[in-house]
Amino acid sequence: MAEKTILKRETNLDFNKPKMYKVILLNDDYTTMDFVVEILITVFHKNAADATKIMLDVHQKGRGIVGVYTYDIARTKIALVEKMATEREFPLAAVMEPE
Ligand code: TYC
Repeated sequence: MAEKTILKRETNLDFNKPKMYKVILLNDDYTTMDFVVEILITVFHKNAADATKIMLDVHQKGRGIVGVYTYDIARTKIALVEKMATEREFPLAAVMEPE
């Protein structure tokens, strides 16, 4: 009984449900398609087929969700995209939005 009350309180306070963030990849005119696919495979752990599909979708629509993560993971992945893109002198960028 007491256990049930505690569980309900926790559920109401969303203790076990962290806020999640969509990571959104942005299109641009300069980053190569191959590099975007490479990013989707290495940073977002997509397979080659899914990475290609997502890249083409972002290319056509301007932006697209590549994953949903906790705040810290989303921030880290966005920073990694920026670092890898800067190293290759591509303007590729990703942003995050609350789910
Ligand atoms: N538009 C780029 C091109 O034509 C390819 C591209 C796709 C760039 C997705 C960024 O997030 C992106 N080379």
